[in-house]
Amino acid sequence: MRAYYYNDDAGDQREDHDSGRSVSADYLSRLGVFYHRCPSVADVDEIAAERSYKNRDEIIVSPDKMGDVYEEKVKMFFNEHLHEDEEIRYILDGNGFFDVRDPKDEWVRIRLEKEDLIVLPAGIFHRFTTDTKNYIKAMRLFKDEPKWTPLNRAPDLENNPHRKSYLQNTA
Ligand code: KMT
Ligand code: NI
Repeated sequence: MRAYYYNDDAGDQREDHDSGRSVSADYLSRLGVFYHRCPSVADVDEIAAERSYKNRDEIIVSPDKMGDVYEEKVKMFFNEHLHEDEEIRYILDGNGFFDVRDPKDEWVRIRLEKEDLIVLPAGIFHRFTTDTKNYIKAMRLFKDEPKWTPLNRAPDLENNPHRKSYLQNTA
């Protein structure tokens, strides 16, 4: 894992966009974003049990697996959104970036690799992209049924109760 402020330079979303301003795991935790290194799936199981996660699946995001819809999916994942539930991702192979908004509405980019696990809290604005290698295999964990409806950023979302409690919890 490596986190840094995103630079908005022109160019593909899959490039690094590294501004050179790095961000610590401690700072991420203040945003309610938790990072864990999990060398084995047993470590993931422990976190899942602690947080009462009951279900999981695996996804491969790559042109090989997705064919023609790959580019479309990658653009979709990159739309800024929030969820009304936590989002846990565990990287099994490949790389990807989760971008999360800081309190000043700047993007913090989190680069994930194999054995990285990330918990994004409900109500945080974020987006995802693969990197220029166009390959990631990830485990998606969920408490009950998948409740991943992305709510795309819009002014009225500031009244969403999950958004409000996120802001209260991180104030
Ligand atoms: C997400 O939440 O955007 C995804 O699940 C993307 C694929 S998992 C790395
Ligand atoms: Ni999401």
